[in-house]
Amino acid sequence: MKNTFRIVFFLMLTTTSFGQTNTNIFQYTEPETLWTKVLPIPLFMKKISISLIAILAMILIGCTDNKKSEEPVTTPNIVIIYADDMGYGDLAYQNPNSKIPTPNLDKLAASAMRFTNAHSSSGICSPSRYALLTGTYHWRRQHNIVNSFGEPFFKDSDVTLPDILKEKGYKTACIGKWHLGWKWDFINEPSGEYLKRGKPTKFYTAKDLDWDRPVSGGPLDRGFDYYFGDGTINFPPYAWVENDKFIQPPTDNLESNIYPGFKVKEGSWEFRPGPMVKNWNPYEVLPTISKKTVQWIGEQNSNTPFFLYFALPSPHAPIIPNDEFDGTSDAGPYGDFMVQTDHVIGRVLEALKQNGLEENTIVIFSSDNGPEKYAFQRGENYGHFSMGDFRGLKRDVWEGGHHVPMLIKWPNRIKGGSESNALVSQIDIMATLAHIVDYDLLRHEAQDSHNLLPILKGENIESPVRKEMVHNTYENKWGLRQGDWLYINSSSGEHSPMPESFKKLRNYKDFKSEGLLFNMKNDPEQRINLFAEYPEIVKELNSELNKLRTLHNDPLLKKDTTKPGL
Ligand SMILES: [Ca+2]
Repeated sequence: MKNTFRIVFFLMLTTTSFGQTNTNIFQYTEPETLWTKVLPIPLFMKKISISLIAILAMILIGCTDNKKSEEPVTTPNIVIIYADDMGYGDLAYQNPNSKIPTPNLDKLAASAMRFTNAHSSSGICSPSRYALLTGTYHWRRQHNIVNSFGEPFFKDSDVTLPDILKEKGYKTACIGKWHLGWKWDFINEPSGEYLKRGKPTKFYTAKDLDWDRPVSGGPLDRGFDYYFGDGTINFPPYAWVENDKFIQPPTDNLESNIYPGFKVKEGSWEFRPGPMVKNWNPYEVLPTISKKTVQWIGEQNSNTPFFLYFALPSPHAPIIPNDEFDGTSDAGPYGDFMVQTDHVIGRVLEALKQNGLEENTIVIFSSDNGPEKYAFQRGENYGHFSMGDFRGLKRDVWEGGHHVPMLIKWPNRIKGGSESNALVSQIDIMATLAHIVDYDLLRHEAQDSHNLLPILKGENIESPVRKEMVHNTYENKWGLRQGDWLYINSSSGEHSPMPESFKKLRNYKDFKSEGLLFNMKNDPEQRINLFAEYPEIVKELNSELNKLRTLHNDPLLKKDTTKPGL
């Protein structure tokens, strides 16, 4: 289906380009000039021949993935470990004041390149995940998360990272949190009702869906060969899905947002009411997906390359470390949950090693957004700052919302323990991996993704790989990073209100100007607003931001990608 779409898209482009000269869609010799010299046939025949030959050539090119390179293609295994709501300051290797031991991630960092200026596309879950898996800014599609029983974030025509890897012979799996929607097959209108902030609100119950039918629109329809997980830990249905089927159908219902029979260790449960499997235990989610991941890795071998997208449900709320991790950090239950998360990541990395796969496997580690609002209180209670020195947290356009940890390890290729302060995004992972596996991206694929290979190779780069980046979560607030400058088109980057006590603790002052301007090199903590001092820069960045927001909605305006290989 994706191949058909690619061919159709190519034909559309081909058709569009004919009749034009010097089109910016395809950069090749004007066909009429070339063929007039070769073919002694009438002009109208030439035009038809040229069109047919060009169309056939395009189809062939589309079918063979534009393979041009004579270089041997590398097909390393690829593992993306994607943490949920983990802050930059939660990692001991990059926060000397952290109160949480993370020995496994410290070890990973020592064998990887560490990015100190890496960003997620959004400050919330679903949009960042979509951006990671498509190499595209989330705001081309939508700003908000996918809610419980929500529609897919994707369009069926979207080309994903697993799609392109599959075309290159990879086996692809997603284990853990999905949170990118499914096409639910409802048999009833929602028949449950609960009080949401005092207001009666309907919700789907177990009898409103047919659980025996496969559920489409999920990971299997986005390029993954295999899926195992519970969808989203705090959203119904509370049940295990393997591929596109429920292992056990939900027969009970969670009637409120509080989980009965178990205690949450910090913060709130944050559950949405809805169908659940009898005796569902949220404390089993993290251990179960960890075990499944280790098992899946054990089934792989060195003959077929694989791509594993391991999407953790932690340390996202509910903060529910297993009892054996209680007290293992000096940052309360969240710190303990972080320790468990680090432990799980250690098990996955160990599984790669045990199965002889470590050497030929690229491991990418990052988090989908900054820490949840409980991080404010944690800072005050324990002196552990999940957002590190950055301002704000999850949902914010402030740096703390999207400035995330990121590591990339590739044994014998990327220098272990190296660091890059280049401006990079998780959006860039798709183009980078496409180059590594010799997949030529078409212009509508991974439109916002930049190839990071020159950085990973440690090359002396004259101009930055990424000159600018848009920061955005919700529709009302946008930021543009360009070099050291950061412009925000609002008087605050805040979405999650910062408590006065926390402002006092960190000595933050509110700003009054209609927009904000920071020099991020001199002021990464976003304390000195230069909006009034540099009106010309503000004007320029505001105009560029508006231009990008308009231009980026046109897939034909994507620039060319290059393919240097590694
Ligand atoms: Ca998240």
